[in-house]
Amino acid sequence: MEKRQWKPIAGFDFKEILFDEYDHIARITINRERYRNAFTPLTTHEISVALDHCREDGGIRVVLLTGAGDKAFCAGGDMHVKGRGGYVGGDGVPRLNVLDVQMQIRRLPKPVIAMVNGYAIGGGHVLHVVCDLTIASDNAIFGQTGPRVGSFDAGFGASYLARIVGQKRAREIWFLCRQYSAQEALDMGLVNKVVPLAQLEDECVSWARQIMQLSPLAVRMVKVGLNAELDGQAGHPAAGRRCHHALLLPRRGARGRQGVSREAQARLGPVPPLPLTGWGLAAVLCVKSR
Ligand code: S0N
Repeated sequence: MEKRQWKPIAGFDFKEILFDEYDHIARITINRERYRNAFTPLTTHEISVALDHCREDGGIRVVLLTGAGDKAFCAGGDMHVKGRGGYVGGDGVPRLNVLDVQMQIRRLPKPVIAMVNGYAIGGGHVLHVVCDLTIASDNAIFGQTGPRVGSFDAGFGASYLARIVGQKRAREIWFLCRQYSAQEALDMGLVNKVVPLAQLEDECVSWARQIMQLSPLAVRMVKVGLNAELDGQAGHPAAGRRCHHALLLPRRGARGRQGVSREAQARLGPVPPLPLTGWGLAAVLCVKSR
């Protein structure tokens, strides 16, 4: 594996994740190796804050999501804090805020790659499912456990999973709670590529670099389009909003003035120069869906 200088992203005091950056790639690592990277409400809150930063920081182009160590990507919700009404955090409030994280990953206008380095189980399995791409190490194991432990994810964990592997397979995965090898996951289209563990990061960085050679605006528009297929009516505002902004952006540029009357052109004033980075920033702003 190539030695990379991942730099911690400053300004955060995370307890349960690591957040660092290399060459315009942000890496979010669930850092609970002792518990196979199972998530607590604090973990999911921290992932959420990190994803927000990834969205706002124009220098970040691709996000990697992974787990610490070489045994697990994520073993789902931390069973030690599972209580009445959800996963109970330090404040005593039961939450299922991993569902917000799933939505954030789907809404993030940048590709998110799940770097699956071991078990992706339960809610941890759903996390990789909602990522745009999954690259797995050959020791990775995939599966849902919900019905075995009295829980379930009837949202993206069911419907989007079925879109990926088909209804029969999705029902098998949920109704039998079996575990699947990385090769089996590849065969059913659940992951994009399987590589030896030692090459996992190299492979993910290589995919991220290929993505970064492409138009960020085009990539994010395609992502919203791909999401809209599943999101249906609920996805239309997000898609419409981004399209609308994409339409408005060039109005201040030369191409956007085609078909605009001379009077209107005079009113708009001279075309401001828009450097590529300006477009990138504008695109980041335009896809804010808050
Ligand atoms: C991952 C497994 C298969 C790994 O097995 P392995 O390698 O043999 O390790 P273990 O010895 O089992 O584990 C090592 C240590 O890690 C602890 N640990 C593992 N997983 C968890 C966990 N999920 N929570 C807390 N601790 C965990 C072990 O206890 C062990 O510690 P020690 O040494 O002290 O014993 C295997 O570990 C495994 O099967 N783990 C459990 C997987 C599981 O059932 N996960 C939870 C599934 N449920 C969810 O994820 C819920 C998702 C959710 O949040 C949700 C979302 C939407 C809607 C509803 C819900 C909802 O919860 O209701």
